[in-house]
Amino acid sequence: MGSRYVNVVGILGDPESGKTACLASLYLLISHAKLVGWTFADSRSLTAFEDIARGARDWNQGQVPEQMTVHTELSDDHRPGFLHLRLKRVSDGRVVDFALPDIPGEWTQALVTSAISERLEYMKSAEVIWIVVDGRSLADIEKRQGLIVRIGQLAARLNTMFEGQIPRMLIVVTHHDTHVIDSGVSHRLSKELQRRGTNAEIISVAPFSNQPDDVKAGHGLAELIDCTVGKPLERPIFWKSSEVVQNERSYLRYRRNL
Ligand SMILES: Nc1nc2c(ncn2[C@@H]2O[C@H](COP(=O)(O)OP(=O)(O)OP(=O)(O)O)[C@@H](O)[C@H]2O)c(=O)[nH]1
Ligand SMILES: [Mg+2]
Repeated sequence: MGSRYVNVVGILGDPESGKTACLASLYLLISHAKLVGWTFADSRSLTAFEDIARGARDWNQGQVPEQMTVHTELSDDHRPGFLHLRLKRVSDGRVVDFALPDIPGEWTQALVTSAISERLEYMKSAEVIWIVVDGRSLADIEKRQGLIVRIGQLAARLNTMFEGQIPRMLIVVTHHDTHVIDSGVSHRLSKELQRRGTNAEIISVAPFSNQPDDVKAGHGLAELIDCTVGKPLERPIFWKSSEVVQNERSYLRYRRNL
């Protein structure tokens, strides 16, 4: 990270929300040249990506496995491991290095319930934070309100941690293949975040899909990467040419005109 600018992404979310699934799916898409708008440039952690994506490859006799990824456990309970990915944007050739941590959901729970944030210190260098949310819980009437409140609490914790200067937040709602979040729900979520003095963009994704005819596996991930990087800057023209306006220099000519 010392030699190049790296876009660090903070990835938070409850256990089983789909954090690892997003990373595994991102890797599978890019390695099959299917991430719209982006091409693969390099990765220093191919083995780690292979490890998290392996589950998705172990198809049992043509049947989709029950679990595509396994619960994340880290050997070091104090620091996350980062996955590295260098991607090139097709539209303008910009190359972006991402550092993507795959952390267990318990770390997010510990932040919300007990404000344990030391091991999330790395997020201070993050440009963007993904808050991964299980779309099934958000669609479930009984679980919805509790989940929205907890996302609000998480946002409030982040506000404290960053002393009001939170990086851009993206709420990544998984399971779009089976549960589509209606605008009423996203509106409530946005209002809760506003109440906590924050705001976020909401993106629906389906890293894997149980309904591949309707929603393809990897749905929304290209958009997630687009939003993570942000729009290409409109560069102003360096030196605008302007027509000479008559009498513009009248002040300089002032004495001469006398
Ligand atoms: N069909 C479908 N399955 C998904 C989707 N997102 C996640 N899953 C599955 O949900 C399960 C849990 O996802 P993970 O990515 O392992 O969850 P996690 O957030 O990393 O959980 P921890 O590591 O325990 O914190 C896995 O079996 C995934 O395959 C989705 O959009 N659609
Ligand atoms: Mg995980």
